[in-house]
Amino acid sequence: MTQQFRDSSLRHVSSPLHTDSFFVNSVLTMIVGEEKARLVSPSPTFAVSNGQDLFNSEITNDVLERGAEIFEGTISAGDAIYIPPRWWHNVINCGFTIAVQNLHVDTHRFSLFEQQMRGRVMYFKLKLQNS
Ligand SMILES: O=C(O)CCC(=O)C(=O)O
Ligand SMILES: [Fe+2]
Repeated sequence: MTQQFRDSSLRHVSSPLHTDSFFVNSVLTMIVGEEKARLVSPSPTFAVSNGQDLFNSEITNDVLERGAEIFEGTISAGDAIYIPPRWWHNVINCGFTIAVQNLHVDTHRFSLFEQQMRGRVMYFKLKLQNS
């Protein structure tokens, strides 16, 4: 289990559209403040790309025209949002926020996670050996 504490004092700090690495499940709990999230399921992955701003109407029109559905929610203090593995998400913090994000790998995807981790470790091991 990994926990990350985030304290952003800048206005509208955002995470552009992305999927979380290593097939993790994510639960983000708002402690202070509010954020808006827009999500796209993994099925219409052809309709989106990494780093997009799903809060820009030109981009959302394009994504919708390609047949993807965009889900939107506001996460206020005391709320939690669950982001399933491989789901695209774009988050905007509305002013000052404090949130706790919990990332976990479920048993169903553990072998995929292990494979990717072993790959990473092997890559750095070879790099060290060759340096
Ligand atoms: O800014 C946020 O609350 C979202 C963070 C996020 O998606 C991530 O850390 O992977
Ligand atoms: Fe994320």
